[in-house]
Amino acid sequence: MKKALVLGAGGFIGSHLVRRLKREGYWVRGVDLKLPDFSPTAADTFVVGDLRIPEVCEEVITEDIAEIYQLAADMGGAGYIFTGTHDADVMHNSATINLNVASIAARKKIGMVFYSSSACMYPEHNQLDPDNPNCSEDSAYPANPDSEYGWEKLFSERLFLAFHRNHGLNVRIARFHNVFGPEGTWTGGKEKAPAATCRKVAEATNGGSIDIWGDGEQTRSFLYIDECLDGVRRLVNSNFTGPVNIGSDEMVTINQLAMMTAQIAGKKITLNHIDGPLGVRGRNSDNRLIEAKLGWRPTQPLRVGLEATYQWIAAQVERNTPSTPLALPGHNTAVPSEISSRKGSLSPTH
Ligand code: NAD
Ligand code: GDC
Repeated sequence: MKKALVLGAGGFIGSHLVRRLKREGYWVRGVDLKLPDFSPTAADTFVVGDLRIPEVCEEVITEDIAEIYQLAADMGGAGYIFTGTHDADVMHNSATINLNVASIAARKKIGMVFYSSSACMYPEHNQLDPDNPNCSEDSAYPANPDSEYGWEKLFSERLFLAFHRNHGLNVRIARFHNVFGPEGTWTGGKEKAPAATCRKVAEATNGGSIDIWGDGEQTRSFLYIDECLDGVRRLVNSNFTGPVNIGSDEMVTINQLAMMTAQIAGKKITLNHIDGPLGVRGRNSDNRLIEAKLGWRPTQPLRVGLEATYQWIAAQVERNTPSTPLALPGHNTAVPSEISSRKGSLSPTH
């Protein structure tokens, strides 16, 4: 049985990926600071540990692992990464994890490391026009990301590529474009626009209004989680190193996203535009390279994924309203067959 190590297995994409790998017949070890928030992990074994600590990485990266999926990062939506408040933590925490993983994986001659970079590494100057953003892979340089989160992603892409060139580490690098779906963070400050919009619409009354940061004319594209995992698995099973975009090229304004969500909910909603962290003015996944190299493209429109996500978030909102007796946060209490905890000298954040 092929063994996979999923770092960040307690997070949104990581917990879905573990499930996917199990369905494909893998034995999976998951590692994260925490268990998944919303349902039990599907991992065969789950280590609660801090990947900034080299000893934890040494312990979980074992020679029998065929594939590492490196998703662990200090990240969030615009409200987390564009305020500037978390810049030092984001850069230090994520870079430390990647430095540990790259060197230990190379030394232990792990067969393949997948690294999840982000569209946030693309230069701001190519994303000023909301109707014509340029996010082709070859537009990355000269570099000019608009956030420290994006700079760290760019650094870590280069780090993994350097280990590939100098130490023969077999890497695959994807630049994810705003991935969403059920069991993603939907409240608390780290949620991204699709989840935030679903939550606000679910909380609003019919005929009410919701707040939208900025004028809502900024553009984005959003990729449903299952489509993202199809892209990841296709990249890993190919001989193509990347970096390559994994995203949707169905570009919408945030106003359109909000109105689509209201339509799904069957509510009449007006939009109240307020100040907030904005990020780039326009962004869309350029899928020409991934189509040419891997024959991959998203198969379903935004609306299909948004419907599933809205239903899930509306149920979360319902469960968490004070009048409901089962008003518990979504924290998972179930444990995998084997769970262990690795403590170290660093606190989770500093
Ligand atoms: P997430 O926040 O849900 O998952 C990241 C996980 O990493 C969290 O569970 C967190 O606890 C864990 N983590 C953070 N620091 C850690 C540490 N020191 N030790 C162990 N675990 C630690 O985010 P996600 O949406 O699942 O994203 C997964 C990856 O994909 C991240 O690297 C993210 O930057 C990248 N990405 C995501 C998106 C998106 O839209 N979701 C877009 C671009 C890139
Ligand atoms: O958070 P996000 O989805 O991140 O925001 C998209 C746009 O939606 C921003 O312009 C933001 O101002 C606007 N927006 C309006 N209202 C709200 O209530 C809201 N909440 C949020 N969150 N946004 C709102 C993301 C990063 C990810 C990741 C991806 C890669 O940037 O946050 O960490 O790396 O990019 O594509 P976004 O798309 O700017």
